[in-house]
Amino acid sequence: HGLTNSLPTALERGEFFIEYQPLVRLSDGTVHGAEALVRWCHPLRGVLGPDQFIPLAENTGLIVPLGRWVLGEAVRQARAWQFADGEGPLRVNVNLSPFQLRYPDLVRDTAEVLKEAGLEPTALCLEVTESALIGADETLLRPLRQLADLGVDIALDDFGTGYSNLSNLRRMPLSALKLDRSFTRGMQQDPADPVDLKIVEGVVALAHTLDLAVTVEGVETGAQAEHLRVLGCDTAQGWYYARPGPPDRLHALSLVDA
Ligand code: G
Ligand code: G
Ligand code: MN
Ligand code: NA
Repeated sequence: HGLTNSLPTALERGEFFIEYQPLVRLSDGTVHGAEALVRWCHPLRGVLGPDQFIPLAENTGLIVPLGRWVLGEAVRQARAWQFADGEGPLRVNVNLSPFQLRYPDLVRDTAEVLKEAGLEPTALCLEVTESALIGADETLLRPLRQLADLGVDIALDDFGTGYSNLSNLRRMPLSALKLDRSFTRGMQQDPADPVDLKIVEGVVALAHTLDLAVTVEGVETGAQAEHLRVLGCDTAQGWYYARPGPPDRLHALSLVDA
C-alpha cells in the first residue's frame, strides 16, 4: 500500500492540515465553536479525507502522534480565535480515536497542550464515537473521567448509529450527544418525515433529562434547522451554515452572524 509507506513521514513533512466546521447555536444563530477535521495534502494524490487515512494511522500506531498534533493545532487555534474575537469564547471540538483513549499519556498530554496554549479546558470538547465505546470498560472510562475532571467536555459522536447501550449514557462522563445526520435527513422533505421528528424529539428529551446538550450534524437547509430548533436541539452543524474550511473563515462568519 503506497499510503502506508508515506504516512509516517507525512507528519514530519507538514502534509496534514485542519479544516474547521462551525457549530451554530440554534436559539440565536450565533457561532458556538467549530469541529476540527484533519486532511492530508498528499504530494501525489492531492487532498485526502480522514476516511482514507485514519484507519491506516490507527493500524500503524501513527494515530497517537497525529492525534496529538491535531489536538495541539486545534487548541492553539481556539486560543487565537479568542484573542481575535470580542464575542463570547469560541470552543473547539476534536475527534478522538479509541486508540488514543488506550494510550496511557493521553490525559497528561491533553492537560499539557491546554496549559501551553493557555486555553481553559472548558473550551475543548473531545468527540468519541459510540462504536469506539462498545463494551466500554474501565480502561476506556477512566481516561474519559479524568479528562472530564480536567473540565474538558466529552461528546458522543455519531449518536444513534452505533450500538448505543443506553446504560452507557449514565456511566460515561458526557456533556453532549451528536446526533448522526441520518436522523435529520427526513427533515429535508416537505412535509418533514413525522417519524424522524418524533425520534429527534425523543432523543432531545432523553438527553436533556440526563443534562446532555444535543448537537445535530448534517443540517443542509433552513427548514431543517427550524425543525431542529423547535424540537429543542441546542447546536447544529452542516452545509447550511458552512462547509469545513480554513480557520480564518470561522472568525469572519462569527462576526457576520453576531
Ligand atoms: O472530514 P470529514 O467531514 O470527511 O470527516 C469524516 C470523519 O473523520 C469524521 O466523522 C470524523 O469523525 C473523522 N475525523 C476527522 N478528523 C479526525 C481526527 O483528527 N481524528 C480522528 N480520529 N478522526 C477524525
Ligand atoms: O464523522 P463526523 O460526523 O465527525 O464528520 C462529519 C462528516 O460529515 C465530514 O465528512 C463532513 O464533511 C460531513 N458533513 C458535514 N456537514 C455535512 C452536511 O451538511 N451534509 C453532508 N452530507 N455531510 C456533511
Ligand atoms: Mn466528529
Ligand atoms: Na459525526
